[in-house]
Amino acid sequence: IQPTAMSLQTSSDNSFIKKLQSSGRSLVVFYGSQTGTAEEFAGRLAKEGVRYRMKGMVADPEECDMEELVNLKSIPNSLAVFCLATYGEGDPTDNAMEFYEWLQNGDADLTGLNYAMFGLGNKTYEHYNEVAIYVDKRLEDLGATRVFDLGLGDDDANIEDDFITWKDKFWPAVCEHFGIESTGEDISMRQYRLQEFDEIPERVFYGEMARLHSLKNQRPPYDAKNPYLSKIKVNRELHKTGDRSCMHIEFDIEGSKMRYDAGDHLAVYPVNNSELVEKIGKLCGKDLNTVFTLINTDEESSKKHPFPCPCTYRTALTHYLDITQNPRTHVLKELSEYCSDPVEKEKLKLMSSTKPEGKALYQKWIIEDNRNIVHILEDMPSCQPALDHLLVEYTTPTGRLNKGVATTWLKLKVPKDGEEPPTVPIFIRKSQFRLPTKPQTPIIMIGPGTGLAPFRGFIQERNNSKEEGKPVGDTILYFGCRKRAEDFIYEEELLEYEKNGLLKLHLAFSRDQAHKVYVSHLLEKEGDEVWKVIGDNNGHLYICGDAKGMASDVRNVILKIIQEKGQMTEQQAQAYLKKMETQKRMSADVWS
Ligand code: 2AM
Repeated sequence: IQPTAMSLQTSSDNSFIKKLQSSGRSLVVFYGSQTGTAEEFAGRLAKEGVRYRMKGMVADPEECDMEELVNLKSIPNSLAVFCLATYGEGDPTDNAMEFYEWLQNGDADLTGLNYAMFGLGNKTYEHYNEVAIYVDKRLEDLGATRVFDLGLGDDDANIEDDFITWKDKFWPAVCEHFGIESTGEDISMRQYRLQEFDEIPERVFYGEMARLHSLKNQRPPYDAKNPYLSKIKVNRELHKTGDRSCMHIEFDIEGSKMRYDAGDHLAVYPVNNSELVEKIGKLCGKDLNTVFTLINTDEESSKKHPFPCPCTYRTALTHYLDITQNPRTHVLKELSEYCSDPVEKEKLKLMSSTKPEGKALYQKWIIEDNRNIVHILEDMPSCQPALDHLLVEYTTPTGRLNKGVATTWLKLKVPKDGEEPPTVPIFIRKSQFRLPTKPQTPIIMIGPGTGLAPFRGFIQERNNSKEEGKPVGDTILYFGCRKRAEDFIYEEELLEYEKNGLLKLHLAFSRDQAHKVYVSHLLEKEGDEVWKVIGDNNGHLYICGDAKGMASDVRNVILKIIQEKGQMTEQQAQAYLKKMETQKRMSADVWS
């Protein structure tokens, strides 16, 4: 059997207590991470522990026997820290799901367990940081001791800032709790050892996520670690005029044995712009064809490499790293070490500090001016980092999806007559967003802009049922865009569904007249119709699109309708909507 990166990266031993004991550690940092930010934060906390005589270890709850938390107190002065992200409708990340359910359903006695919690969320979502808030409270209820106040990070503002501000107070509180003094040492935060190869080794990764050659020798089942190379059948622009773009792309999954249900998400692994990649090589003075590997110096860690290794520098920069994001402050701190010009050095140091002027400069020079790593290296010519160092600091383990990267890259993937269609690595993420099982059940879909996406699938499904002669209930769509002649996407087909009697359409064109018209305004006028569906006929309601303005405005209108038409108090209306959510009669798929 050929060894795979996955099997190298997982360990069969789930006892984190044994690992802590055998390596003389007392700090364990668990993460609930989907895109890698929580994992990165956890890594930073675990590494910093040494400074406070608390050797730390990062742990993935999915790979640990979490019931052992009951016994962590057997290690003197031990501490469990949690960095937990909240997703979607207040859900934990996939890797924290089992732990979350264990906490919810169990009644373990956690007396003597010392813990602290940092949550990662986004304020534009209704369920802001619910997972961290719940787990923090639940651990206390089960008898554990909170060593420092719950920290909450808001990804809509500046989550890096929230984290370092929390961390700055967290460590003194830990020292006080355990009666320890900081060693004051500035420890090396590097966790991976570099090995370069003179000759190309037998096993080299070329962009696979786990199994070697998995992109060439495709084998189901396909998932995030084993994406399917899907042919692109159609790639066209949906906007009729204007300089904005919205793409319609059809992926061929026939024969892949993947299951896609209307409402599911399709994930794409994009590839970084090659010019940007080559620039980094030049700026760091490195031959990008060199094959290298990065090996975790911590032998206890379940993660041997930060990404599939060995590979060339070019592969790492092209497939495994997000080189377009704004670097976080710890990256700037590491970069400052490589500046020969004292002015540039100081500037980087200042930005990575928690001083108010440093934070302000970071906000301006990095976030607002939107500098990525290439911009920084170009604007600070004296900074010449070792490329391998940069790679480690820049890792985004599960590949954060950067909108700009993906769309720019997908734009080029256009099938041409007489040529093999372009292919793209994809996988499917299951969603909670589902049509009612019975087609008779009436539905209201609210999806302005690209929020229309899942509803196009819903409408197609209901149309199928209709054509099969099944009775189909009211199918009502609220769609909004700027101008009818510009970004009314799928106009012809929506109007056709309306004509054949399947679809009831409510259209809000916000910029076709002097005053704004939004879907929320239309809903306000249609209180009777809304209540008929969700109140009288047990129908379903769906919201998809922008989380910030639209989703919360729509929610408020719906609450008002429930209150008025259902003759309820505000509290009763809130409870009614909550109940609709638990019954899966009301779902939202929103983003910011
Ligand atoms: P605007 O850009 O003209 O303000 C899709 O993005 C459509 O949603 C656009 O027509 C946009 O209008 C509109 N939109 C913006 N904010 C909204 C809100 N709070 N509620 C509903 N629609 C909104």
